[in-house]
Amino acid sequence: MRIVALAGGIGGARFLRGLQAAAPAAEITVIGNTGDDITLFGLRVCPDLDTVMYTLGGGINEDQGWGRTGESFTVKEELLEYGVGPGWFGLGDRDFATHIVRTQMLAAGYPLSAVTEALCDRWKPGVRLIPMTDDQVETHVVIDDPEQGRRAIHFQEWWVRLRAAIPAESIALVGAGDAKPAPGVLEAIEAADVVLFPPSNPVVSVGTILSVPGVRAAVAAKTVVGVSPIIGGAPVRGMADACLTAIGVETSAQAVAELYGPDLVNGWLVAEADSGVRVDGMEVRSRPLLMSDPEATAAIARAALDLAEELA
Ligand code: FO1
Repeated sequence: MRIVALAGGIGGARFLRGLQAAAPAAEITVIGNTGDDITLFGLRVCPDLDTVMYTLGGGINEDQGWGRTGESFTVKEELLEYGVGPGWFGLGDRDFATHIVRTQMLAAGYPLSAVTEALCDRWKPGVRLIPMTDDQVETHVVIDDPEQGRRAIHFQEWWVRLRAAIPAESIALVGAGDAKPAPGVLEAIEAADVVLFPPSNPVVSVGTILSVPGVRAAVAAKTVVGVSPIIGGAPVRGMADACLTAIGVETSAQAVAELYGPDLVNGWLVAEADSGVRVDGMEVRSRPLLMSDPEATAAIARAALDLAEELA
């Protein structure tokens, strides 16, 4: 069975681990969000790609859901001694190696998809991880800063430094309009038996991947099952609520289903608290959705696959 998943960061990576357990014989291709990518200290950092790679490769800091396990921060401390920031983004020593290798390969002319393949040669995540595009796309957020007035900042600054404490007036996917799907993205979608939307952030993760020209149409042609990232009116983790509010969408399983729409998503898994969700043209099923442990996560992934097979 060929499965394609559009994945963001922490929630997406956790779900993928459950998907591997639920369908050990499946061929899984992950199309990773690169809108969170940022250049720091001259190095290209790809948070969502790295979270998937480390989580499925066994190197993730499990509690954080990002960065490496067994991390130290000597380089970061030394940079701060030189007064070189930003200090608000926690880059660890082991993580720096990933960004140095990636930046070196990018500088040598390798596209991000080739770099990601090379990094995965080490981590062996057990899925094919392809960035949504080899072109540069960055999510920026417009805020009305009490001190500095209205300005656009990188998503990571809003997410990590500000913790989304200042509301986002709008979210801009800089470069998305000119981006091309990375090699293999459209082919993987077209060849898929099912496309899954993990419980990733529907705005800045799944939404960003869908914003790459050609991807939404390719996905819409397939059987698509999504897992709601919102349970009982709140995101389980992260700040999907702040992102949904920024685009004028209510934080609910119903609103996210409508945001994706029945033309795109055929099946929608919601938590029992949201069993009242109804969208014409979409098959909605409710079940426990908390990825509380690997077994629970595998059961959710299994339910998504079962629904997809029913709808195919
Ligand atoms: N998230 C934080 O909340 N604080 C951090 O200091 C932080 C550092 C970091 C370093 C590397 C990396 O790959 C991810 C990191 N993240 C951090 C998470 C990141 O901001 C988010 O995982 C994604 O961008 C959103 O899914």
